[in-house]
Amino acid sequence: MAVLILAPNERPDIWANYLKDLAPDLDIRIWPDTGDPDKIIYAVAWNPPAGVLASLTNLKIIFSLGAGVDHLFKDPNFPTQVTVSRVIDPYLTAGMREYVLLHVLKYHKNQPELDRQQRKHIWNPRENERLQSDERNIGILGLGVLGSDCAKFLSALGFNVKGWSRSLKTIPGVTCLSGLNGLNKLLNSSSILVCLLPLTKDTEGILNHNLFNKLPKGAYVINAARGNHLIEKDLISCLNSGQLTHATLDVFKEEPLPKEHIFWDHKRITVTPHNASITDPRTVANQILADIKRHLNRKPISNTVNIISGY
Ligand code: NDP
Ligand code: OXD
Repeated sequence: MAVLILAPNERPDIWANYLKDLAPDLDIRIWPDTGDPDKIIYAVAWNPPAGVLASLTNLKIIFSLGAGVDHLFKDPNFPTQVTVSRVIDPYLTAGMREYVLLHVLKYHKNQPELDRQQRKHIWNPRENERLQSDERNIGILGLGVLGSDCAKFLSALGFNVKGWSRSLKTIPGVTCLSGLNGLNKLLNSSSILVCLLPLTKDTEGILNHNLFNKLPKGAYVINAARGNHLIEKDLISCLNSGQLTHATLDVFKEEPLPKEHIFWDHKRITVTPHNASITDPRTVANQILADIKRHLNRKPISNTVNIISGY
């Protein structure tokens, strides 16, 4: 029985070392040094090259190295009979909370405009225009592990928070919505919109012209989910027209964001390098090993993904 680390651009040696330290007897291999593929029962994967998972004929579980699993399902030969487990981890949740709070507060306090004023040596406190937190409406797309946590913390800061999910949720202090009417209700009132949806066939391209035009004029958008949620040209046209004031983007269609991409130098876009929250091997390596142990003892493993819904 062996574990294959299949994460070519993610320093697989680090994951191998963490796993080895915790379980010295485990046979751990790093792709492409797979050895006998029939021995591989578990894969620890991030953005695996297409076709490799399907070539592991005895594979039983794929551990996604992130909360998102779209990187697995984009492989046309993805082996659908294999169980997929994803990351749910307090450090990952805390990292996303900090990222979302940072950028929401930046917008709430008008920081991008203050930065522009500093560059022009303009002293303009604009106190009268500043909203109190209970006058600010924030919309969160996705009320899963990450979205619901952000919603709770924003609500605790006093913001009016609405959240949208596929099934209707109950979260104290948060107006929970679902369906198309629910989405429209959220959009009509949200001057700051945060996307924390998984990337699926239903959510791809959801951040488009039509959606942006339903937001109040001058709204802000934070996309920390996936680059393919966003129609890039629609964002640019809505920023240029003033329908949107500013966008924070952590994720992109192509990563790393190409050097010549228009987003880098756009005055109204903040780019971060897909580091809103990063999986921490210190906790997640333990979780993977605990699940391997459970699987070997024929017990159910944690954080499994529904392959049909795609998240
Ligand atoms: P979850 O699966 O816990 O939550 C997903 C949420 O989205 C759920 O509330 C779900 O609804 C909702 N949803 C899914 N499809 C739809 C739909 N068609 N319409 C409405 N709502 C929908 O995911 P997480 O919160 O753990 O993570 C969210 C995403 O964040 C990840 O998939 C990943 O892409 C991204 N991410 C980005 C990181 C970064 O560093 N930038 C780090 C970690 C994650 P329901 O509850 O009804 O199922
Ligand atoms: C994730 C990510 O899905 O890092 O965890 O994007």
